[in-house]
Amino acid sequence: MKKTILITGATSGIGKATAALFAEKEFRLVLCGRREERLADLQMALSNKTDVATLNFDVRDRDAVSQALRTLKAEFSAVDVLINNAGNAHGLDTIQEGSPEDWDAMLDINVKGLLYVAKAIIPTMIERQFGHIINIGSLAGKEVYPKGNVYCASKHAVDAITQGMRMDLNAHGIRVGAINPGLVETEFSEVRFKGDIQRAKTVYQGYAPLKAEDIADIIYFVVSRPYHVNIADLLVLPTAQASSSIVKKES
Ligand code: NDP
Ligand code: 8X3
Repeated sequence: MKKTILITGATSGIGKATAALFAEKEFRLVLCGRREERLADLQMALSNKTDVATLNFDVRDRDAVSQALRTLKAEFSAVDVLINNAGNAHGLDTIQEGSPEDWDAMLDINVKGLLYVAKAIIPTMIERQFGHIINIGSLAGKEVYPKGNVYCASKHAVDAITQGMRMDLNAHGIRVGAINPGLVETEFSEVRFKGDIQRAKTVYQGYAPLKAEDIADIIYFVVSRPYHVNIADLLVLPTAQASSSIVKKES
């Protein structure tokens, strides 16, 4: 029987690649993001493979999150798998030079947005005593690097929230885990550097970064384990990366 997966941040990068993969795997999709046109394109592209619903909201807006999820038609509303993926870094600055607007964006999207979406989905999982929540953390949630300050804090928060969710939902038989990637070539650095595409490109030059599809494959592996197996925490790096600051690049 088809299961339902809800993916936040499905309009780009890891979320988009995950949507494309799960469309091939007997899942119906609920795809979320702010860019409506991209959601419409995705729906068009994937609807010949599976049932696709799209939800257009900003995860920062708590009312919009719960309102959007309430509009889901019955066949999509029992979410079996939630991929809490929406998020970005905004800026790469020392703490003394960082912009409070960037800090707000990272904490509001990466931390509070993840909580708002989870809060809206968890009740039906508890009702059904069934479900799987995967939070997309980061290597930046496992260590801190210079100028990473608030982004790293937001991903450390995702790590803590994942552990807390796993404890609190344990009694309800719900699987909870995190996947923490290192460098993945997506629109992530374009967003971090506010549209400076040249600067963004340099982040991924001189080595083989992870691709969004690599993380999508891992998400599918985690989701497709037998239900008694919960992969609680994964750190996934490009082979060229040993830590946030050690990346073997061709000169
Ligand atoms: P992208 O920039 O390619 O994708 C980010 C996605 O998040 C987009 O679909 C965007 O959709 C969505 N999003 C951003 N802000 C909001 C918002 N306020 N409300 C709703 N949706 C939002 O980056 P990635 O695919 O790389 O990032 C996905 C996740 O992976 C993030 O949580 C990121 O922190 C994490 N990650 C990324 C790594 C990397 O190196 N790329 C490494 C480790 C973790 P839209 O703009 O349409 O709303
Ligand atoms: C994204 C990877 O190294 O830019 O989480 O923090 S990094």
